[in-house]
Amino acid sequence: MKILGQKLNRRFFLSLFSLSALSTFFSKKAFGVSDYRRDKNIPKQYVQNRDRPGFFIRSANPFMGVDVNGWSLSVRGMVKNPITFEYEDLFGLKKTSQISRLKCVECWSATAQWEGFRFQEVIDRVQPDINAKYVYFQSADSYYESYTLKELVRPRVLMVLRMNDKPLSKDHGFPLRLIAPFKYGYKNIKYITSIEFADSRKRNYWSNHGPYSVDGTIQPGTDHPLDFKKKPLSINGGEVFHPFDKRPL
Ligand SMILES: Nc1nc2c(c(=O)[nH]1)N[C@H]1C(S)=C(S)[C@@H](COP(=O)(O)O)O[C@H]1N2
Ligand SMILES: [Mo]
Repeated sequence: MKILGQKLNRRFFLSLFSLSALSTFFSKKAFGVSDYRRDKNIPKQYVQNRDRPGFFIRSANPFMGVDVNGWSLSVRGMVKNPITFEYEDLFGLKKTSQISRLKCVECWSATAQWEGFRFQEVIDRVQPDINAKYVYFQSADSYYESYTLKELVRPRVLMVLRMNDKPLSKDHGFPLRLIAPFKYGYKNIKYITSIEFADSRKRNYWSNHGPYSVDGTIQPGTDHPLDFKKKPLSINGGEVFHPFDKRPL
């Protein structure tokens, strides 16, 4: 979509709010959440939006990162066996790895090797009720996303602990994130702290704050991958592959 010749992307959309009279009333709040995105005074040690070569960083709320000593993963809601996992416990689950591309609605994408466990590992342990058709994720930086349970058992959806042969970095979601390659980046929640099974859909961060779909499936259009010499490429929608990407076996 173009307005006054400018592509309507998230940055432009949010800039409307910072420019508008509304922002003086709500003191830099976009849709009821503080908008730190353009704040140049945030200290370096915070995770913040950064256009890092190779893999950009996107963080809705500047965040110091997770201290694993105070972290646990609570799995609860409509399940027979609610469980709290410590970080080490997650390494006891069956490991899988894949190379897949993460594509942001801001029109960049990048690949990495991701390692973690399938959502089925969680399902097997907590045993959801038959009516638990939705799953709600919350994270340490006050981000949240909902999925249908069905989507989470699709091939190549991964609960990720390691990226490119190292534990996830503070920027990319340590200690645990979700990677669903057929969904836009905003569904790929980082810093997960809780997983709740429910019979109805709960909130979704970017679709509650901007013009983004709840479902977040990648639509046909144009992709601007970081690793393809900045040339835009047309995509068919769904999981994005480029000629140089490794395909699933
Ligand atoms: N907890 C949390 N998860 C998040 C975000 C966030 O701000 N907080 N940003 C999302 C967006 S918009 C994108 S594009 C990807 C970016 O992942 P990256 O920072 O590892 O590149 O993370 C997603 N997951
Ligand atoms: Mo994003």
